[in-house]
Amino acid sequence: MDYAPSDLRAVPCMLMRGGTSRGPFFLESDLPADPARRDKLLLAAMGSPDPRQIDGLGGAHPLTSKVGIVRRSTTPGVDLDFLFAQLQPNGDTVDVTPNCGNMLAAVLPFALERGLLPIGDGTTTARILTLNTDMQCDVSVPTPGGRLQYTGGTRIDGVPGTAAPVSINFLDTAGSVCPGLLPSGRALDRVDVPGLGTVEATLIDNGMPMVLVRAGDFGITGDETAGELNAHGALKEKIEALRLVCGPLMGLGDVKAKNYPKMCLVAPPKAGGAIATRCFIPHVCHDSIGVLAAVTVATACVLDGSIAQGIAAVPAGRTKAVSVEHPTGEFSVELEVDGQQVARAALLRTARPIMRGEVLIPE
Ligand code: NQM
Repeated sequence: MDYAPSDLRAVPCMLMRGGTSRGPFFLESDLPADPARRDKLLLAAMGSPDPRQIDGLGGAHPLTSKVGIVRRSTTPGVDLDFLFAQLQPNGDTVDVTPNCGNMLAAVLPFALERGLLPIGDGTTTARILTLNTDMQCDVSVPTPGGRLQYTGGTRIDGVPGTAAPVSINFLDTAGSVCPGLLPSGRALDRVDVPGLGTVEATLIDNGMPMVLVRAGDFGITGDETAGELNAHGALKEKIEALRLVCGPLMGLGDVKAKNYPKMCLVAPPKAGGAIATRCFIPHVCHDSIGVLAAVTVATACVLDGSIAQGIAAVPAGRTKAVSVEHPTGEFSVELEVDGQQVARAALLRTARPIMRGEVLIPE
């Protein structure tokens, strides 16, 4: 398509839904190499900072203020490198520290769309390295007859309808940002929080740095909607006070301006799953749960002595499907457990391109 010349800069991108997140995907080669210039461009593309992101592509929520940057990998055995960037509607930060398993689900479809890899006949599988946390995973998508298939019968809670499955097999997730799976060295900590007293919590990172606490200790049941919890100012203040104390205990330093650790209130399952969750990411309650957040919560469910003990109902066996309930349904994580070690985590997402074109940026 041809458009009239203008004084706006046109940068090729595709708007993709990955799992329960959405954002523009760029080829690394289409963005400035200098991180400061790149981040300025991304802020303009998304319309941040502005609570409505009215002048950009962002959807006025942290889950729709995400960006994917992809390139062909030069690491032996790896096909694609993925850099995830978390922006905020009303902040001017571009955080490339944590990972996002939802946006990760859109990386392979985007790479195939843009010709970074050949499309296989039947299923196409690629090994993806997430540069944020140096984590590898194998991702497969259906490509019958050498053609990308986006429609299908897979349903994920938090997304209307069904679509083709994207299967993700994580190879190494422990200690993604923290120094180890249990950064304090314990499965359960007693954390002294000014103004709040002592709170029992599990500080854990199996793909996402998280603080898990009992919902009951914060006066909630775990049945509440995300909207109800987002309107609960006093609860959010308590959770933030706890988060600020936990950051240094997890080796993350001062986390006041950081998007992690994510905070998760856990309760006994309500709908036949393993555990009920309400996650704050970290200041807004998630409508469902993040991918690596679900892997991390599921891992806590199988660790002796964690906050989930006595709360979670975990299936027996070495390979188990741990169903993590959340405000809009559940998220099943398949864990392969070897004693107190989680050897492998696998799960299904869906993803699709919503628009292909150019984002226009005032120079
Ligand atoms: O935990 C939200 C999301 C996420 C992150 C967040 C994610 C993950 O749902 O892997 O996907 O925690 O900010 O997209």
